[in-house]
Amino acid sequence: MATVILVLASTLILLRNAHAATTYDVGDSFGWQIPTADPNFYGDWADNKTFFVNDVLVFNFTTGQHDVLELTEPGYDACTKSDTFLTENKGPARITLKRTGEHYFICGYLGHCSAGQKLKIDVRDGRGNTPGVFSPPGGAPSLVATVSLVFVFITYALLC
Ligand SMILES: [Cu+2]
Repeated sequence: MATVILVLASTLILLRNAHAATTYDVGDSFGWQIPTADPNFYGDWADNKTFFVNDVLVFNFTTGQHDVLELTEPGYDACTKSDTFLTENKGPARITLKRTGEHYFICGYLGHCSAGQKLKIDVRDGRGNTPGVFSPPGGAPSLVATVSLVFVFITYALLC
């Protein structure tokens, strides 16, 4: 019986951790600056990631050399600052993703955005009821794997 309780407790902990917020360093060790080789550097960086509400983006940059603006899609496409609704001037800047849908970030320094210092991401609700559950890529398959593993453990515990 003690085994069953232990397994159930582990299950709860695992399920809880499955939705824990993730912190991302934008651009990894390269940080937030003008891409040196590939103008689509930040697009490539975001491509293999799935972002959920409450995840945190850390933009690592030197204060006074770059900044981070969150703005609308037209502003992002045109690299104009006119429709900015969030400005972070101090690096590193931590931005918590508070809503689902597309998020657009650029550097507001002259010429930086058009040189590729811009990031577009899609944010999901984190409840697992998005198409990602049945069609990888994303964080969902690991949750499915975790749940499967837990069921195997419970079955084993009940049989012993
Ligand atoms: Cu910049």
